[in-house]
Amino acid sequence: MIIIFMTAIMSCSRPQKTKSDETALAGEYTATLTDAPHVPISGRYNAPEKVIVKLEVIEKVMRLADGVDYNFWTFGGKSPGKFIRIRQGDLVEFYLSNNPNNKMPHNIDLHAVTGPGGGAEASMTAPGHTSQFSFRALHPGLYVYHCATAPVGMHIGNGMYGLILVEPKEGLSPVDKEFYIMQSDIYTKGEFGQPGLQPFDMQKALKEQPDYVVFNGSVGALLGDNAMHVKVGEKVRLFVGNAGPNLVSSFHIIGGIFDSVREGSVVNHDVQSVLIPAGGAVTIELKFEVPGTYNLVDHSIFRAFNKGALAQIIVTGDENKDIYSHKQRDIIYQPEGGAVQSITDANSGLQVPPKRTKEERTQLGETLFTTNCSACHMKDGQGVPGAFPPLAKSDFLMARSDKGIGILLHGLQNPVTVKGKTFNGVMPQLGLTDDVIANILTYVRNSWGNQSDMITSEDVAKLRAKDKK
Ligand code: HEC
Ligand SMILES: [Cu+2]
Repeated sequence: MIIIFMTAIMSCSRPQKTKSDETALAGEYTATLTDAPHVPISGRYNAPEKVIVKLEVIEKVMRLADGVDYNFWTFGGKSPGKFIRIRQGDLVEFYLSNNPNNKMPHNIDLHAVTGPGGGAEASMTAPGHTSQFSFRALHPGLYVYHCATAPVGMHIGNGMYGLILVEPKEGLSPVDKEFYIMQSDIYTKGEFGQPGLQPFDMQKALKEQPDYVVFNGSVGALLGDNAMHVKVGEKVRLFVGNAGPNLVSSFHIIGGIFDSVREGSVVNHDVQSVLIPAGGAVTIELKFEVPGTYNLVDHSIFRAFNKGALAQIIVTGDENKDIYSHKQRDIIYQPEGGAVQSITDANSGLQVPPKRTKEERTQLGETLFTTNCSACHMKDGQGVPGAFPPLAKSDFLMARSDKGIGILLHGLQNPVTVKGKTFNGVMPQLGLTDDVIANILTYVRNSWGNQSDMITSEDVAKLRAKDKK
């Protein structure tokens, strides 16, 4: 009875005080923002603070792929935009500046905002202006932000997206490494890899047929020299978002299993691939127990190997043969009795290989190269650093006495050194006919700075017969 009475008194006499207690701010600071794949370190924290976030929109031409440029629209000069890290309960005082050299108005919709448009209307900003608004970070989580100026899809497609992490009040558990990765789909007038400055293609965007699907804004942004590095046994946390504008991501790490995947307050364990919706994000934690290069892909796999959705984590440390042995034996397999199907039968229907000129072979070879080889070695023959060796000016290929015929007949799986870089992958046996091999090799050996005479079907046939013995 007394308690009820007291509560009644308190709530009558001090309603304002209770409210201001909730919204009291312990301090104020300007947030440190980072470019992908870097993540700001977790800030000091006792109670909600006022956090000042300043973000500048910059329109500028940057590399989309080797030889391909694109006029990106960015939050902070890179795509994806700067990573913002705050805590639940913080009051964010947001300043969006639109660089005076820009041509377009822009704004920002942060999925971490509770309020109309996620801040979009409040932040609509003309070039040469700054808009300011504030929001309270009510819900913890990892949120996408993006420009929401019409045509919205075009602003997102041109690179205007990023992630904001609202850490829960109690913070996140400590880990050894954190990375920021965002997938997006890009629509260009030219096909994948077509060189030059490529404009945005609205028709392809409407049809949801991207030429590029990439991690962190460009092909190879996280490959080879740009790969992420961790050590065996380290706890790794990945903040992975998907900007779209259209595609849903089936995010996967080849050879890695996610210890945990958090989406909202749901935490899943022992996950192989995780679906990330356009405009969504997940927090992944895992450990690598065995050293090596691990490929991160969108498991809608043509996107990974043909459109750019490929990133790498390079893991260094001691081998653990108990967990993974690597190849231990190569044993000849010959089923008894029945005719062994082998690719040497590829020629069986073809009695007389056609006579062709060098020009014919080069021309036919170009198309055949696109369908049979460019998925790995790339259309421009440059390969993929750390994964697929280059054929352009390949000292390894050009010095071979068999002119490379053996590789196309049998595949390749010993370590090779090409232009000073060592590759240790597997090139599959492709089952090509003598004529096709002759065409492809004539093309490859006379493209991208390579020069030699033509390879004939007879050259290939001779080696095939010899290797059969
Ligand atoms: C599935 C991916 C894949 C495809 C498809 C593929 N390769 Fe390869 N290729 C590789 C890998 C991986 C290596 C390195 C193998 C190793 O490390 O032993 C390689 C090595 C080579 C090499 C020797 C190294 C160099 O750079 O000179 C040549 C030549 C070559 N490939 C040509 C071709 C041609 C021509 C085609 C198409 C007929 C083709 N490859 C199709 C993956 C592929
Ligand atoms: Cu915009």
